[in-house]
Amino acid sequence: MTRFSKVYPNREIRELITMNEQVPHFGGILKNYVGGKFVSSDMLFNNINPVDGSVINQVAEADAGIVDQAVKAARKALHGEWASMPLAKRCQLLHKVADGIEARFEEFVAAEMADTGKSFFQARTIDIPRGAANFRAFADMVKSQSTECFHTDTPDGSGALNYAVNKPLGVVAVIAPWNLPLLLMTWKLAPAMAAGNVIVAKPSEETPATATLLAEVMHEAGIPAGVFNLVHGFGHKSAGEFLTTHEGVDAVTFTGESSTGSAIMRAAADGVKGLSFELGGKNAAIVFEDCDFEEAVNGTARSVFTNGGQVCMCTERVYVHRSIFDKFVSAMKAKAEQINIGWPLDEDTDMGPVISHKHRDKVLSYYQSAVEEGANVITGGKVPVFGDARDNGAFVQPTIFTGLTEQAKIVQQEVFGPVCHIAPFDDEEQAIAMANDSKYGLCATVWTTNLPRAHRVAGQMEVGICWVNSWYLRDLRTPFGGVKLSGVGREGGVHSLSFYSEPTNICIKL
Ligand code: NAD
Ligand code: 6OD
Repeated sequence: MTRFSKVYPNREIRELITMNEQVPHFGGILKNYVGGKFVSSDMLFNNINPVDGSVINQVAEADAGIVDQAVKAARKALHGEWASMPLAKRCQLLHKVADGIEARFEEFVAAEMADTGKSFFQARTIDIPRGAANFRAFADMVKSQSTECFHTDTPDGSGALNYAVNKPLGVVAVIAPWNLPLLLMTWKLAPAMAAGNVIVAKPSEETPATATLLAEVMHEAGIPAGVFNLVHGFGHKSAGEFLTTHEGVDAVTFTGESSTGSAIMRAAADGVKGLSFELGGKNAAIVFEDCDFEEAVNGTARSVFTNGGQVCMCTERVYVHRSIFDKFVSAMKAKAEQINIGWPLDEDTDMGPVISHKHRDKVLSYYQSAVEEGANVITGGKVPVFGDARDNGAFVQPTIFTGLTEQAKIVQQEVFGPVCHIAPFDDEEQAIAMANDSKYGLCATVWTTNLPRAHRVAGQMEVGICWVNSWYLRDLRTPFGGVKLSGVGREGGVHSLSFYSEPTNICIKL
């Protein structure tokens, strides 16, 4: 039993939280999980709820010693039961982890909502189901992972057979961000474990709760001790850096800011560790005059404001054909103003706070710079006032700007908040050039009903993923990642399995 299950023992959280006490409070210490045991530490930090600024839990920060124990426990497990376990049994265990998430679904929902303030609806329909789905998907996909085989000519004519066998990389450090905490941690954990690796995972310091619950689920599912380890803490001079510089770590898979990716790359250079990075974005949507107008408005509004704009694929730059520009801006304004900001548990809440006061200050500084650079504020731009405990939270209004040049700070830099800038274009070539004029290259969205144009434009986007007439439509088998500052490598389907595997070539002289 955890503090979560004590508070919400197998009951719908709606039954347990009254509308007067909307924020789940747990009040305990979230521990590290090392070598199959929960381990506390002398250094505790507060885990804050961004809805009302209250302290939810304290978190035991892993010092260098705890990180070292975790890496050593993982290394030991790599050569133990896990290595010799038949693939079918490993996959069965991963399905048990998915079962465990589903069995404790309401606890996971409550924990994710408490850490992030995201809506009940989103946590229930996106974050937690994907946490379980990631394990199921990769447990199934790894069974059909194949390798190459070549017949090779030899000078003596007898020939040789070359084939590859996949082995795990070894100890993989999984470092996750705060925006989709369980979804993004399991997106990397599941394929890494499916491929036979052992893990030391570090969730964001802002969102430690669902990762701690996941450690309990791993334990209950019978994942052998040391195969999955969890360390809590920060990045620089804390658990994150201790992990990325540890000589016992073979590879680092990281999701987060591009500047953090650079720091990790430098830290991992000495050990020449394998790296997979999913980083920031400054994603563009192009809306052509031949789009289905209503679909384009609805889809673009969703892509700008989902999760308070805190999804790496969120649109922050919208380019609209001049002939429909004014109509589109008015429709987006109406959409933004319909968004209900509020308590995560309210059925009509569309958007919660951003993750923290520090992040809100950053978002607001971008709003201010936009105004200083001469933007028209179409809607928003401020902190909403509620007259209750939410005024201590980290809320910010959904915001739309127009009128800036492409050089403006808010048009160039990632904000990671509920905001976009909308600009007009005159022709296809100009739209493509504007969309590609970015240091980032994660994703793009194109809205058009002209099929040749859809192919033509999508093919020219300098990004890892381009959606046409949709946004964040996922198939876990497809390559996922970014170009330019948005990442290194691809994950998803065979791409994940390939990154987390080390092929050894075997050459047999016949
Ligand atoms: P962040 O880079 O601040 O932190 C991410 C993780 O890295 C956290 O666990 C943090 O503790 C750790 N960390 C920070 N400094 C470190 C260091 N020096 N060494 C080791 N670990 C360190 O990112 P965030 O603020 O949590 O997340 C938001 C950012 O993540 C945005 O830029 C967003 O675009 C990006 N993101 C990208 C994707 C993607 O798939 N491309 C997905 C989600 C988020
Ligand atoms: O859906 C996914 O698999 C994924 N990697 C999403 C990334 C979201 C970024 O915030």
